[in-house]
Amino acid sequence: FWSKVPQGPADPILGVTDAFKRDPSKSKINVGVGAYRDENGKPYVLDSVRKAEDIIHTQQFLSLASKLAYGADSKPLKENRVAVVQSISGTGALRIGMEFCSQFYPGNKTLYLPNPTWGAHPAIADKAGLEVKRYRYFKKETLGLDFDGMKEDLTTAPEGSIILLHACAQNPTGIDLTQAQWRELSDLVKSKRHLAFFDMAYQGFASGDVDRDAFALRYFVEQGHEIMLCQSFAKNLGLYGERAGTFSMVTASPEEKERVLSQLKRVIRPLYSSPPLHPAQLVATILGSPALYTEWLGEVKKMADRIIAMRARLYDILLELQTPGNWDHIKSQIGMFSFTGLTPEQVAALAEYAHIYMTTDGRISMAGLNEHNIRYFAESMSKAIKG
Ligand code: PLP
Ligand code: TYF
Repeated sequence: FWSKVPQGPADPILGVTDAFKRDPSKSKINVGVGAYRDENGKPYVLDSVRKAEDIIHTQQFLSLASKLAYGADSKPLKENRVAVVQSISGTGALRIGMEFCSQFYPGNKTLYLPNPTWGAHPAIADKAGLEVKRYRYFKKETLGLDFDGMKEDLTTAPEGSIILLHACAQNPTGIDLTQAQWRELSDLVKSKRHLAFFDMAYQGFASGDVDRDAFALRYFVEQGHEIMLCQSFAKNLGLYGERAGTFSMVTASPEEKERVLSQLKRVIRPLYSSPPLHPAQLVATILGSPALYTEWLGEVKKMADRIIAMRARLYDILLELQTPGNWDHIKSQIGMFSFTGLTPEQVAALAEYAHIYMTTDGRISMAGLNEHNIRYFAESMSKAIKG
């Protein structure tokens, strides 16, 4: 088609710049092109434009992060009644949410934490001025969930208490509610008018599927709970040092959302004034680019699958070594952690004799195991148990 198209002449203005670039002289000056340059001859990015870019990135980040958690077709998101702010990862989100409750929650300002829970939860609640109580979660005898104990404690808790729930991949136990249990819990929380306060630090790490891991959160929202949510990108994006996260809450109306948002900003102001831009840009770029988003989903699945494979390997070797006890929980537990059931003495022995380190509660991070070290780990664990 185009073989007869002739070569066009160089642009007379841009040609001036080409000539300028080719000139090696130190005293050269380019006054050929009408583009603004500052006092130092550098292109000028207007501050107002930079600020606008910052706003765009932050807004994209908040919007994309909430869609990831709540789901793209979440009703309250569509109805513009979710108040969301950027937090300093999950820890910062917890602090914002708890401070907000401490100031504004009209119900019982007591935070019920699962027993056991992530070690920082009580300290953050305490700093925020909330009273802390516990609800039963882990059953020693079965190394499983104490669902009856949990329900009983949340039923006897004063009406309108704040209940912290790990959205998935509970830390430290690795034990989650089944979907049927979440449904039952939703009814209980509703009938007691409790406030469900979700901590979602491991979306994607439980099943490898970010939507499936958001089941509990989304189900509660569907059921009309005005939940709170702490979202961290430290684990599922491997952004430990960037401190990317959000705090959000479902409100009753867009107008209520605006009022709540104005107060969330007042909580943030004396803490860190405004959030860092780089983590928001990173996360928004990944969640907002179809190719990167797909690639990321694949990587989340890869991380989760590797952990699941390590569970199976550990289980198999423990059985092969005829380790006394039942080890089903190693395979059935979920997410980053496994609550092995090792006693503090066995944990100490593993450190002393095998150079294997874990928290004294017997929790292991499954991600620390790999094909190279799993046999040594399992053999040492088996030895420690046999005594
Ligand atoms: N919540 C739970 C249950 C966690 O395990 C963690 C961290 O490991 C966090 C919140 C907060 O993590 P970060 O502040 O690094 O996002
Ligand atoms: O429970 C744990 O082991 C993690 C620890 O950037 C942790 O919560 C906390 C923050 C972080 C990395 C690991």
